[in-house]
Amino acid sequence: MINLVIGRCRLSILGRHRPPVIIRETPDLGAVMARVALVNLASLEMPGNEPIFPIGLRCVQDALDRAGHHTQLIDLVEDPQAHDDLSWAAQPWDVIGFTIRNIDPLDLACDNHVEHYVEFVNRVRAAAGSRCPLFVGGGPGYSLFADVLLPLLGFDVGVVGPGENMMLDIVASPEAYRGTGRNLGGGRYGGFTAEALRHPPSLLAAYARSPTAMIGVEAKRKTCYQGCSYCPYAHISGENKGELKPRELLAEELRAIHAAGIRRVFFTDSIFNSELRPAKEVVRTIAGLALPGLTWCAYFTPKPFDDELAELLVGSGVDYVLVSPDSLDDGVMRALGKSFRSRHVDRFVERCRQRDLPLRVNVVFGGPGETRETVRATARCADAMLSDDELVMNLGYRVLPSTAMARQLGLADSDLLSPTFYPFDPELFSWVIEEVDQRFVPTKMMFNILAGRVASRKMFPLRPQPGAAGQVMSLPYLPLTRQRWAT
Ligand code: B12
Ligand code: SF4
Repeated sequence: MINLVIGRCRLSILGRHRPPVIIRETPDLGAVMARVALVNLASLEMPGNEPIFPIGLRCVQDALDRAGHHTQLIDLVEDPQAHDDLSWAAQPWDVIGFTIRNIDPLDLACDNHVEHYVEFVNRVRAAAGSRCPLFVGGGPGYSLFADVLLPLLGFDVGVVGPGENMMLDIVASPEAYRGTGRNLGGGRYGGFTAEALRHPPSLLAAYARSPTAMIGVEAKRKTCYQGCSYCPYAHISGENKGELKPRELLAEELRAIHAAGIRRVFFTDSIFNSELRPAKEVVRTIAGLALPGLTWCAYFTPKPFDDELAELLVGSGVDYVLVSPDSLDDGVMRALGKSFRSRHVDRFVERCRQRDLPLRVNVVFGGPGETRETVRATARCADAMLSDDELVMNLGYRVLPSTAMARQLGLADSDLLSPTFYPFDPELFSWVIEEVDQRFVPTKMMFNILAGRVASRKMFPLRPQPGAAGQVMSLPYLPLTRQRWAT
């Protein structure tokens, strides 16, 4: 490992694909104030995209505001005219930051969003003209494909992982980053536990207009190290060992959200109950607030989950208790790297059932080792355990960079930018329709399955790079991709 000291920052270069981690050693007292526009690319109109409140970009904006910088968040839900009228881009910005949340909706039948991002960023660049503000990329989708997206979008610099600290460094001396073409690692941000994140009323109001308005709230920042083979969360959330938002700050955020008219909250933690004690504290906080009509949801795991947590959930406003075992066949669960088995899901369902807690169980057919028999095992288990609206089904595993699945398949990140799916038997669609009880397949779900089947037939088989020792060599099918992305 090479350590460089640049200004007040120490850059640790860990390797070609590992972005340097910056550790802030002193606060930026007396730094020059910058003018920064922050653009929510997830608010673009794109097939398959339903914009949600830009919580990640708001975190970055909040950090910059607190440091005294002048910022403006451009969100096309709040200000739809900003799409065609790019006069905002011509203002004298020092930096324009772009957030990329989703690359695509992870769905066999859906398109990629990237061409829309390229087109819009190019228009912004043209509108900014000769002023040439520094262009910076960030966000969860960006973090996944940073090395591919940076040149594609022509960013000067990008941030992988939490963006606050690195963005503070970038805006403090934009010229030091101009044209560097590098992606830098985000790091821990002290403000997360020190300050409540209060959103601007106009932005909240814009998102509150939707009858299904739901806002993300971070109860903790903690990387999930469970290592499910398809999951990129550890890469996206970076070196976060587990910081909890203090209860009083969380309560303040929830009160403000409720006052703005939003009634649905999603706790954005990778796994809400990865540790039971803090999860119970959050549930007690929500219940204690007793905000009329406020409901909430989060990603739960069946293990750890105990009677006390189940009891606390009752009457807390939880919309439903959401778990993603992804399969209910123990062999497939093992191949996916799940840390629990179908018996744990069974016990978890039982605990919820005893207390009439609403449930949602996500499964995705088409993972490693999926056969007609494993589809049948999942279908039977679901049938025995779940009522009609409790099973949520998807088909096809989107292969994402920095995952065990991508490594097994020996595919380059650039191959994965276009929607790419783990190899599956083309009969998978028929197996699901034939094996899963019809009560779990409402008309909309049937259309999704059929659309996925049609889409998969138009996709291209993708060969691993020559010499790749990936497990794909021993699989009967090849991964499927929507298109080859020219970089
Ligand atoms: C919670 C969550 C949800 C919730 C969101 C609830 C809500 N109302 O917010 C629900 C369940 C609804 C959801 C739905 C979906 N999600 Co989701 N979700 C997440 C999750 C777990 C956390 C996201 C989050 O809010 N984090 C907290 C915020 C504060 O962090 P952040 O956004 O990353 O922002 C930080 C940094 O990225 C950075 N940053 C952000 N912007 C910028 C900008 C600049 C300039 C800089 C420098 C830095 C920077 O700084 C921020 C602060 O530290 C992530 C996985 C993960 N671990 O990140 C997936 C994730 C973002 N989701 C993903 C996807 C695809 C989806 C869906 C399309 C799935 C589907 N088919 O329905 C939908 C789309 C929703 C939508 N309409 O956009 C993908 C996106 C990447 C991809 N593969 O394309 C992820 C990464 C998961 C995955 N499987 O890969 N999701
Ligand atoms: S438990 Fe969830 S967040 Fe953790 S690695 Fe598995 S899928 Fe990802």
